[in-house]
Amino acid sequence: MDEGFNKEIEYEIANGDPEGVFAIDAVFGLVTLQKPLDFEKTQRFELSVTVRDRGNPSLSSTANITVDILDVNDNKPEFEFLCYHGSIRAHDADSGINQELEYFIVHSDQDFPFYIIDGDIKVERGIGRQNRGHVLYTFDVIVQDKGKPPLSSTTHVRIYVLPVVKPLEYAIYSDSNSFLFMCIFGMFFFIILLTSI
Ligand SMILES: [Ca+2]
Ligand SMILES: [Ca+2]
Repeated sequence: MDEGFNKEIEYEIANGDPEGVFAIDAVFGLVTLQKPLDFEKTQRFELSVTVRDRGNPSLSSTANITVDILDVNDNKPEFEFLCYHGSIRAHDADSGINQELEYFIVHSDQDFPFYIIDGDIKVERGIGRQNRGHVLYTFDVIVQDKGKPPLSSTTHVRIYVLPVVKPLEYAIYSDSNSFLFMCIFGMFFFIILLTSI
């Protein structure tokens, strides 16, 4: 048990915080936050806190504090590319369920022939026969993460149904059950689908 200057102590963060995200009260040792945390930038801080007295010579000891940062859902999914072949892809900068994505097609047509699984747009077989003369479909695709609350982005899709000759029709169906070419111009996807009519 020291007295006078020898019993006055001072705390400082000696290591692990080069950008000054944390501060420590020199007298009481209370650690506080000085800057916003971002899980996408830093997932963990390992701070070394030194406490020293004012004696001469000064005596000190060090303790380590680990600060684990938890992810919050602060990033919405973003569509990835300008051109696709039958699939729409998005990415999300978060982690865990905050970056797990689901895709939905929004439409109000009961006979709508398309569906989407993990970003892959599929078409029911026989679209040509069911939709004779129907050459253009427009609808929205929503990509949504599983955060609480979820964040989402929407893009607009246009699908053109074009006729082809029999051999090519079967080649496309057996290969992908989907589209030959799809591209985005501005906020619109354009998909050229080869199928029978
Ligand atoms: Ca997210
Ligand atoms: Ca995040």
